[in-house]
Amino acid sequence: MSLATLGEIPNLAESFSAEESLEMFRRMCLTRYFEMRLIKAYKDGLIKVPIYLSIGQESISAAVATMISGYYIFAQHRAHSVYLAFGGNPVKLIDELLGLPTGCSAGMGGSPSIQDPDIKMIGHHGLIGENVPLAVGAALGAPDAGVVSFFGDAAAEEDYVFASMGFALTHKLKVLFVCEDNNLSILTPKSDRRSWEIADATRSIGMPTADIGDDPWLIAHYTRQFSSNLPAFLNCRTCRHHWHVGTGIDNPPEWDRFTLVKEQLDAFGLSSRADKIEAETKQYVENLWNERLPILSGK
Ligand SMILES: Cc1ncc(C[n+]2csc(CCOP(=O)(O)OP(=O)(O)O)c2C)c(N)n1
Ligand SMILES: [Mg+2]
Repeated sequence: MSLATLGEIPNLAESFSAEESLEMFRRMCLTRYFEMRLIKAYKDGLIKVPIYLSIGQESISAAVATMISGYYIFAQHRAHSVYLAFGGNPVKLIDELLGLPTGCSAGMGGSPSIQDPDIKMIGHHGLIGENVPLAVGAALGAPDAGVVSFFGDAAAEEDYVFASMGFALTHKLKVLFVCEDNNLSILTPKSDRRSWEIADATRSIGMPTADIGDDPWLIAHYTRQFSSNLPAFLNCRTCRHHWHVGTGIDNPPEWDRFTLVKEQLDAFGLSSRADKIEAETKQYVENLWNERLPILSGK
């Protein structure tokens, strides 16, 4: 069985309004087309920093961000999708990737370290999984605020990650933990790294847990359900399309959630609205990149 369908609930997508479904898709389009334009700029030699692409994984933050708002956001290095899905300013992200002082991290963080107080986002500083204890600390300090923490399946192996999740459960802290489980730590699959699943560990201590594919309706369903009963953990199986860093591709991805979502929207009779959203979003990010890139040559 493909992990793409893990945890599927029959007819779930139909229970969402057209507006909710299309909003999740719009946020997926934002990352997909932002990064496709970024890839072109990178190949044209205009981007001088290492880039960590989210293409293939867009549905996770798109679905979570459509269901919750106002949360503190803690993310790790692969976070363009998180920033854009949660309403980060794409121009500030372009400027960050160009190393400009007008970037969201003043041009000092680049692709892996996206910080922006405007959306209460605290990004990566270099230590994989550090965003999990930091998120828990934030929830301890601000118990009335919601906090969401995105991390990877390799980050889940750092000893301070599970310990922090346990602490959050003990103290009933309002943290939604989200693992973007692409099965890879750089190039090494999980089967070569460990014999356990983090979802089994969180279940064993009584934390509400869902181990599911990256179907945005499924993710939205659990985000909505869990957000009134935090802390909770969503482990989302997903496919990274590009290399760990940079624009290379080794093999075609096992699945492309973006295509699957379009097919689902088509089946709901929403294809013309989805096509319009896709075309407008593509044009929107294209225009932003075309406006910002000439800054490099002083034009
Ligand atoms: C504590 C620590 N160990 C190792 C590294 C080196 N490192 C950088 S990214 C990475 C893999 C991260 O994989 P994952 O958390 O699954 O995220 P993904 O890249 O798959 O999105 C590793 C091991 C690091 N930055 N910090
Ligand atoms: Mg990974």
